[in-house]
Amino acid sequence: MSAAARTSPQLDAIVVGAGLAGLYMLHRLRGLGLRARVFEAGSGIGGTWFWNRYPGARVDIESLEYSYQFSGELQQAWKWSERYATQPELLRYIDHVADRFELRRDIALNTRVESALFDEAVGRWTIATSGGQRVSARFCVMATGCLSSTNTPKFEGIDSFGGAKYHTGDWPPAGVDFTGKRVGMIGTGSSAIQSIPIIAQQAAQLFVFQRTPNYSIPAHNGPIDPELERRVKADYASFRVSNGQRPFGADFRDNAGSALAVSPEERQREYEDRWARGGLAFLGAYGDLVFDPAANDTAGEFIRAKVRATVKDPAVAELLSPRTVVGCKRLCVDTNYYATFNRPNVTLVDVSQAPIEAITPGGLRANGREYTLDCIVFATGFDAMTGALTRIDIRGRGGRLLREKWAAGPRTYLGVATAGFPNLFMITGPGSPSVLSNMLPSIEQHVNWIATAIGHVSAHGAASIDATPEAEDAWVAHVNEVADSSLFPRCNSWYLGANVPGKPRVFMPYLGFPQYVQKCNEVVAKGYEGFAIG
Ligand code: N01
Repeated sequence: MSAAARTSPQLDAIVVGAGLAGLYMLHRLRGLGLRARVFEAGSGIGGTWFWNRYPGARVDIESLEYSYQFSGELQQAWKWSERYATQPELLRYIDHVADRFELRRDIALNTRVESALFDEAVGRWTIATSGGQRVSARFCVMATGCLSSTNTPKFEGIDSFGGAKYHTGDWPPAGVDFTGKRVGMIGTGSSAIQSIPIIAQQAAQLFVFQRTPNYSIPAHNGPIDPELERRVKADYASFRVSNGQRPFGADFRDNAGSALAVSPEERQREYEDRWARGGLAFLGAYGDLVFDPAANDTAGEFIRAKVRATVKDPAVAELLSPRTVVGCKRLCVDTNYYATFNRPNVTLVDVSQAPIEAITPGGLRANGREYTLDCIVFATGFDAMTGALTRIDIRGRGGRLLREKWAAGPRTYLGVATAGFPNLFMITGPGSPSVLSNMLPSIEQHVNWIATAIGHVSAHGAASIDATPEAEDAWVAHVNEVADSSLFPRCNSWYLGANVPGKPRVFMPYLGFPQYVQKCNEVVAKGYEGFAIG
């Protein structure tokens, strides 16, 4: 049968990606009585948790919060074993959800979507897949993830390396045994910070090539506190509602007060308490930490003192001490990260003053020195938020390519739609809280909003829904205005696209989960204000 002939029966909706977003989207579309199909490039479901299998991978939001809330039965039935679930446990959870809601029969695995074209004459999207399939539907939902398009810098000589190369975001499912190996790790972001302590225990030698140090807070991970679990499960709904009203949509025990309004002793006590309890809630210590440089610096100095107290070699401690704004690059959560640099088999190599010169057949050259390596781990992150979308040929009205529309940075209305691409939705797209929030509630909020919008369009017998250019312009300006009121744009983070050479420097996520949800609800209440429905 020819590829062109292999077309599916008429679908109402196509979903791209079978991670946490795509799975719930499928469930909601089915609930609307629509015929939907999910296309997934991986050989399994799970998205982020399918690909990121590097040693030590685990969530940095507490498991009781990093879970679906759409089903009361599900959230009562599932029992997390640890405060921060590991990647294998998360994948087991996702498998459980897929089985529980019988999602698998509408998911095509090993199927990468290469293009999505809007046919104005019939008002349908047609996707083409890596296997040569063409499938069309009225609605197309991109559940492609914010951190799913890996970034491997084009180091000179990269293809000449004779050893094994790994990227943390595309880890071999069978795992990697580093026993007795000389390992080079490039990068010191969250993925590196989680994997370095574990790889260091296996490897003969671990060389960490650091361009920018990162702040990291101890996880103090452990088994779930049964009393906490009992309390949360006794009234899960209220727990979710109250967390949804917090700035990052997660329980950071947020304190609205200023870090500068209290005495140094009181501030120290607060930071010590948060350090001892562990996790991202450190950032909730004071309401002005991400807005006021002087307030932020008190947190920075506290963490730098912890690094100095942990790392025995003062020169290494100094190199590991960030001078950037705390939280400006995503704050990390670790188990034994800084202490790992006390091990005799771990060497920190500073590549901040001169870039890595080359990857060679036998290893890597930096600062004029050759490091002999058996394998290299690229913990070099992602073409975040836009990469997974712009690598697909997405064409809207008039054949306009999304990649071209976004050449100077992403433009969306609410991070859920982009003008000129009717009936195309993005889950946690740029311009929405997404990565600046607890991802799972953000995913659910978007899926619920999209499902309601699709239901509305269908119920009114309309052909399409499309963001207006005016609403989009105003939203883009607002996203920037909010970002500029904070300290977030002040460092070279992937939030800004700064990690990918040549990517336009635009702050992509929206800061403020509760305000965002309110705006989305208002848009609906005002009859989809800012959208043209026709
Ligand atoms: O990627 P990153 P990641 N030469 O972009 C360095 C989420 N996540 O995969 O900072 C040398 O943060 C780069 O250096 P610099 C989380 O949201 C969550 O670690 O650009 N170095 C940086 O050190 C996170 O933020 C968890 O100077 C180069 C590193 O590579 C996001 O995913 C776990 C380089 C990349 O760090 C991404 O994290 C893991 C070059 N040419 C990830 N290019 C949880 O805990 C890049 N680097 C849930």
